[in-house]
Amino acid sequence: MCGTCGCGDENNIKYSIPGKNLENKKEEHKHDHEHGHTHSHEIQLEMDVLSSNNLVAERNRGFFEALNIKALNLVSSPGSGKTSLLERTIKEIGKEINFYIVEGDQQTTNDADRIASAGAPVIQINTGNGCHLDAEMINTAVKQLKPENNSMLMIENVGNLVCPSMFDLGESKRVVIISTTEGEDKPIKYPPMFESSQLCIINKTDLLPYLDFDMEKLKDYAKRVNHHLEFIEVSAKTGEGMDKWYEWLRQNNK
Ligand SMILES: Nc1nc2c(ncn2[C@@H]2O[C@H](COP(=O)(O)OP(=O)(O)O)[C@@H](O)[C@H]2O)c(=O)[nH]1
Ligand SMILES: [Mg+2]
Repeated sequence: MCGTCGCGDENNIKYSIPGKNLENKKEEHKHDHEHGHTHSHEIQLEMDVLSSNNLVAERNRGFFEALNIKALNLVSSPGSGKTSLLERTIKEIGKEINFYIVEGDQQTTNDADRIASAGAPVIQINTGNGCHLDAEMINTAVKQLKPENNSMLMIENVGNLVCPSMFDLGESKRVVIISTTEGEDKPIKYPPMFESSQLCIINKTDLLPYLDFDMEKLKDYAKRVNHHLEFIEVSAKTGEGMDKWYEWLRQNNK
């Protein structure tokens, strides 16, 4: 179990590539754990887990830089449309940008199957009880996925607006996705996720006519926690606004 947020079991992480048989060795237990610890130990343990994660994240970052791979960490609550956004992106500009995808979910290879059908190389990480991806999982996954030089690695994190914010994966940029059905106040309810992201995608704009959703209010709340945050409004369903996202990807793939 992870001492930082109390989730997960490092011995129960599974890696799958659609159509391939991967050996799922038990991951080595990389960080110090104490079990049955007291509250004061938990604080120390959290620092240890995060600093151990940060070391591996820096190794990932160095690897990505050496190969000129741009890595994006896509974070959001479950169902905001991360996989839909990726599917459309791969289909529409997958010939222009060489995408590799890492999918994170507790269970199933549903998302990896969707991405494979959209036409990009993909690996699924199943975290078991874990509520976030960490740098070690990305390190292991990338060794299997083998992204080419000058490619873009899109990491779809486990759907959760809380814990993934604490774990640097070695990404170049973090993209938070929020959908119009989630309400405007999420940035002030879950500030670390919006604080630590560079871009906020607001998805499901096609539903705006049916919702009491105030776009300006959402942006205002998000700016209160991170005044550098950029916004792009899209509908992954209709394609509206996707051109702005593609332009952002081109700018960030240089
Ligand atoms: N109306 C509408 N539905 C969407 C849009 N994007 C995704 N969805 C739907 O939202 C649900 C969750 O999408 P999914 O991509 O699986 O979200 P994820 O859990 O963040 O990967 C699915 O039923 C999608 O069809 C959108 O732009 N508009
Ligand atoms: Mg998904």
